[in-house]
Amino acid sequence: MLGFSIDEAVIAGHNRAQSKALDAGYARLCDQLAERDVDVAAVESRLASLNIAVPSWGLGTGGTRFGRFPGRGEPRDVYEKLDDCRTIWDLGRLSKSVSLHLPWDEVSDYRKLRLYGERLGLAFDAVNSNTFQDQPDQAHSYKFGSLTSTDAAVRRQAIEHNLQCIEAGVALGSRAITVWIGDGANFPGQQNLSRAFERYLDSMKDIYKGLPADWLLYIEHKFFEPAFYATVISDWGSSYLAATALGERAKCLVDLGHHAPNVNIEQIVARLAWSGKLGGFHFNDSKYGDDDLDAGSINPFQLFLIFNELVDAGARLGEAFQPAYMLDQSHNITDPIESLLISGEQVARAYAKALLIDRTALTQAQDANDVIAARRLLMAAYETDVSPLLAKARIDKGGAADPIAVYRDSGYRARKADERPVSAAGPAVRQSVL
Ligand code: RM4
Ligand code: MN
Ligand code: MN
Repeated sequence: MLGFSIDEAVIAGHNRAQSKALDAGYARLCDQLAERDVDVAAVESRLASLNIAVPSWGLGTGGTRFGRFPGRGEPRDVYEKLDDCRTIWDLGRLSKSVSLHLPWDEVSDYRKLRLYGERLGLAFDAVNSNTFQDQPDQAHSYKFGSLTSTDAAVRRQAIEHNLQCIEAGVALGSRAITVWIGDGANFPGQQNLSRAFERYLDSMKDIYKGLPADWLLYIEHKFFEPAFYATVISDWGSSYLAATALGERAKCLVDLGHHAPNVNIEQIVARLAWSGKLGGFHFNDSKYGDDDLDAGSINPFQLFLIFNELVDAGARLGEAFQPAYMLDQSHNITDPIESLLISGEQVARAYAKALLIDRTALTQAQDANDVIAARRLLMAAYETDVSPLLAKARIDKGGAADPIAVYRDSGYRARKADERPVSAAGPAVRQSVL
């Protein structure tokens, strides 16, 4: 494994070639920010500690229910996925951890996998369970639900799977499990809506009991799909109720694509942060539904407004407020590494801009009901081009000034295509088609 990787010297060479222009851009931005009394060093230190986990299932080409168009040189197993994560880290310096999905990433020895990750300088983020698909070797089908099934044996199987995910996660050094279920109903009358929720709570209590003391359990809601009439955990309200019923270590996870169009996601974020139940995010973007497009590609302003709430909550709640950041994307027509690099940068960009907001002035404007002044303060931050700050943060950590340019020049994917021939029998591992 590992094989070809992009040499540090190549990255440094690229950076050197651009250093004059970068320095000039950075100096200009610093002057501009100094005039606005922004503490640039404080912004930089916040940016330096940002981590956005990569979803293992986003490293291969995804697909839709109409088809999948695999690219050459895709990772064939979880080890090769880690190799690609390492490349994303080498270039972008924003994602030092990877979130695994089981059983898609199942291996016989998780300690060995952990050591491999450590050798690459990577850590393991939340593990994701999967009870929305049947696996070839399983006893009971999830056709009519998993944790909320009317059949106790099905529920037990789904609970056991989640407990096994926790066990694998412990061996990997993860500290959280994310539970998303597709359970629900396609037709009115199919399901007793209250009893389905009760069954969910009963099952989740068994999973929660198996949670190590230093772990968190993230509940991920989604308003529809695959259930088209009523999903059991459809919204942040259901998620909040469940997280509250379970206990302190159960939190809500907000996937940006899991809301009806026009829902005010930043307000949901504010509510969850206020209540102490905001666990983390799956960042992505969408136009219509759970499109899983690259973060910030459709609605970067929304991403900024979410980070505005996060920075605001962080200022109020202090160090204890540490929501987990993960990407959750499906790359159907792009090179996954490029999409993940750009998405990480978009998240960092939204964060950096939110850090530029003059919060004292904003509070004054809000208290004085000066609507236009408040808006202008937000826009001043949003319209600032923070690219020089982002590039500096990357370069300071050893990354590339222009990650995509270096990636393309390196010929990484072509090299991987040689190293990772796909056998005639197809990929050796179960592949996500989501
Ligand atoms: C779901 C949800 C989950 C992810 C699966 C693959 O829509 O977003 O987070 O695990 O897709
Ligand atoms: Mn998700
Ligand atoms: Mn999703």
